[in-house]
Amino acid sequence: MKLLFNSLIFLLLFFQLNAQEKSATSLIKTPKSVLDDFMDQRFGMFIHWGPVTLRGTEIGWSRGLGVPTEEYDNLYKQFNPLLFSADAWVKTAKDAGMKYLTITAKHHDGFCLWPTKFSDYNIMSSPYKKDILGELAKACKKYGIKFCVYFTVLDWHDPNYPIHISGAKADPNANMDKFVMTMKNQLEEIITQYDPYMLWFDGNWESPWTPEHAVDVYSFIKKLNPNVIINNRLKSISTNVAAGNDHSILSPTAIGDYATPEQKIGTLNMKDPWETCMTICEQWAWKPNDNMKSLKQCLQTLIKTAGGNGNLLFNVGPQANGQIEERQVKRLKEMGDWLKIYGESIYGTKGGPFVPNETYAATRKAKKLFIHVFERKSATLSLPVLPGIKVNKAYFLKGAKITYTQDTNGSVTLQLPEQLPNADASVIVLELNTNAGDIPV
Ligand code: H79
Repeated sequence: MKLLFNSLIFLLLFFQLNAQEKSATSLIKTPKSVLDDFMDQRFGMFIHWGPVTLRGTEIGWSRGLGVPTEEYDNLYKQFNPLLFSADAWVKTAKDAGMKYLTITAKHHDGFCLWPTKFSDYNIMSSPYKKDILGELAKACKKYGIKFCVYFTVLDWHDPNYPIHISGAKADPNANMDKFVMTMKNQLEEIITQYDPYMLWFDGNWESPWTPEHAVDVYSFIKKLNPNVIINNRLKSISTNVAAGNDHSILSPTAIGDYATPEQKIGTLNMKDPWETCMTICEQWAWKPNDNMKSLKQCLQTLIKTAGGNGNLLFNVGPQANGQIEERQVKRLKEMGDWLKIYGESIYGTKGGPFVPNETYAATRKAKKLFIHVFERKSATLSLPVLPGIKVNKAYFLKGAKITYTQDTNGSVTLQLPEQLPNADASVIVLELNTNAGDIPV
């Protein structure tokens, strides 16, 4: 009897899993060519902004913590960023060598930076009354930057979303069907009015949001535009927590295109697309006197990300007056200056074949292997074996020749000059007798 019961349970589970697999394969996939193009961009600007910048606390977790809920929810009445200039922000991204830009259209607090018809809690209710998304989309077009939109699932403001304060119990009067309808209406507005290249979802970890909701929203977006790229934070079809909520890896049942390690560099992965999101300071939204990363840290973050075959979405939090802090603009420009000289080793390359480490990170393209050296630890740099591959030439990118030896098993040793040509990251080119992309990882 027990055996029969167990078999029945097994069969039920089997059919349920099968149904889940089926819905995974029946989703409209983003074309591979679109994703390949996305991964060639390598460097984008993340922007976290909203009324909370008036307090200088974190957008994702200061409501009811650093700022009393009542006060937080009324900040929009004073939000008047008169010095906002979409042109200035996008030019900052362009000068940094960034190729795309992702703006928080709606963060967890529910405030919308565009004049949506489906919620009054939007920029038109603030004294500012200008369409932030519209102006940014237009400026992005002008500068040739791809315009992307961050949109979180959870919503502390909409009464139809059941959890009104982080960690609180679900409200029985909420209505997820109505909430998802609003969400789809807003996404339709965003897609039809601003034509985003990519949608960056977040906040999918609370229990009211299910894989079924995610499939519904994903399919809705893809019917409007099958080419919109979608990150892996809508949900995974599997309800398995480990597979569904670890954003840093791409679950085989993910409803989305790429993995999103947060505040950490992803690991080398030649198979699944990924994008690390990381802050230039420590907070996502603006914080007065926040600790800013040094140029060396910024460049190493970008280079180790590219070396792991990923993209970097580097975050700035503009101030409540509408300006990005001058010191951040300057730091980003310094990154752009480096990229102007060495960008050939970043854009359109693949990561690997070596795992990035504290001394160097490698990228590759055609017959070139680029070794980015962060530090001169000794007079020579020995690289892991390149099996059956011959190095024909070695030199600093835009610089002098390098003396090297290669032994019979393919191991290369480079002679480093006493002073590396670039104090933050020097790029060594190894010209190979074969395509660098064929080297196994
Ligand atoms: O938009 C940015 C964040 O606001 C958002 N994702 C990025 C892209 C995000 N929202 N929530 N989380 C990330 C995870 C929150 C983790 C927390 Fe905590 C654990 C919040 C409170 C406890 C870590 C520890 C942060 C504060 C204390």
